[in-house]
Amino acid sequence: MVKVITYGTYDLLHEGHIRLLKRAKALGDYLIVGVTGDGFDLTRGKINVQQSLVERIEAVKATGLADQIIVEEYEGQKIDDIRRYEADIFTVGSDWKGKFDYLSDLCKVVYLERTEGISSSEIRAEKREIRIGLIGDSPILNKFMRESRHVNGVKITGVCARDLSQLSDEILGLQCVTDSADLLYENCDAVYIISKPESHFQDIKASLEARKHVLCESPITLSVEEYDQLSEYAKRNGLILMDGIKTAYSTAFNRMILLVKGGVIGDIVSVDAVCTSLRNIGAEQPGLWNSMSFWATTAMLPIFDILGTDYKDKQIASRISEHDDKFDLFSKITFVYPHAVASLKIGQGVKSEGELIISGTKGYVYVPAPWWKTDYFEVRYENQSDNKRFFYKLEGEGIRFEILSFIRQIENGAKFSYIGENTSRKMIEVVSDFYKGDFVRL
Ligand code: C2G
Repeated sequence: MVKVITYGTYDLLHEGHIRLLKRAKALGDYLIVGVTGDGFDLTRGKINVQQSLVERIEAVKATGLADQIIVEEYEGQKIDDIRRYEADIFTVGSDWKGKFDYLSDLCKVVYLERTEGISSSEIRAEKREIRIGLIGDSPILNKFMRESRHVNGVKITGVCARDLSQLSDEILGLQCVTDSADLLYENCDAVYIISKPESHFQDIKASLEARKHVLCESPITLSVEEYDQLSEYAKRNGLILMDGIKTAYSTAFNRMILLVKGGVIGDIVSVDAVCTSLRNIGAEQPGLWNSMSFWATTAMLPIFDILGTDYKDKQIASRISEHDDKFDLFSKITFVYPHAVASLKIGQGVKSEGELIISGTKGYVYVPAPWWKTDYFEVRYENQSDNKRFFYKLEGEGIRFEILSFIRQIENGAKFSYIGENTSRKMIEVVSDFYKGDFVRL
């Protein structure tokens, strides 16, 4: 019996895939199809796969051509598979010509002519492109612009800014560069807002009223009432209002949370997160991003993801700037849960080690500084030889995955959100307590 093996993502299965599978099958008597796992596609840079692994496997199964389906999960697996399944022929489309010659020591390698004129990317692109407008003056917009190029199906069409001095030539070259939001709205379907936190409410309200979906840098608003009003409005009008915490979209962060929730370090007793920077020192003018608005929501993310939002008690202690009574140079927030505690330390004028430590009854997770944009973490135990290190590729600080999630939500509804509505709301509640003066002065 001649065994043939072939691999692919098979996203939105089309005629090109089916023709390839038919010819692969015809090369022998038994066809094994390796479907790429979601994680493997991410590491090889395919971030825009539309269907889940299960859906893609189902589609391949439905062709009736595969005698066996396996999942491809890591670099180098093809070698292991060819040995394990004793494949006689490895085959793949001619777009890969030469790339798999190294497998010819193990079996025969056949490149089949690719079907021209059809591809998953084209099928994806046929869906209408989502046009995003930018609102704000921050240099973070430059990163956002760069990152958007890695996501199929979006186009940045304009910017609404009062101060253009920190924006890249690429942004200034967009078709719509304006200080009028109304003009921007004419040229987009959705907006990314990174204005000052106290302007968020008005900016979001105006954008939703103009029927635009909104991705807004966190915190979305500075009061729960404002948040409720906006999120109600968005829901009633079928619009997305998404919280922009990019850490939530990093692969390492997500895997770490899943492992912790899966029990690798036993019951969680403490979560301690630190985020600081000294960038804004000396610039403590009213309206600038203080520690609370710049860092608090990011630091609350692992705490709320792991322990939930039902804490029993909370205390905020802050060192306030001499120049601005709303500018906390440093804050520490402690949350007390029924069976655990959590703390976060944030600073825009105080420096500390930006690490994340999650302590459990069997061990702890250590995420080194800067944990909010890390590609690496360790699970550590009493017996050091049991320690495990985890590495993931972090492309673009998570921004491209944030954009991808935004367009998926626009296309398919809010179920693709990584930050639950309840979490966003609770984060705003904490931040607003600070603004109401509910803190201990250091
Ligand atoms: N294919 C084809 N004609 C097309 C499109 C795809 O013949 N118009 C072939 C590809 O060459 C590949 C298979 O169909 O052999 C699956 O294609 P993809 O889903 O795009 O998967 P790919 O990224 O090529 O993964 O480890 C993964 C594999 O190396 C291939």
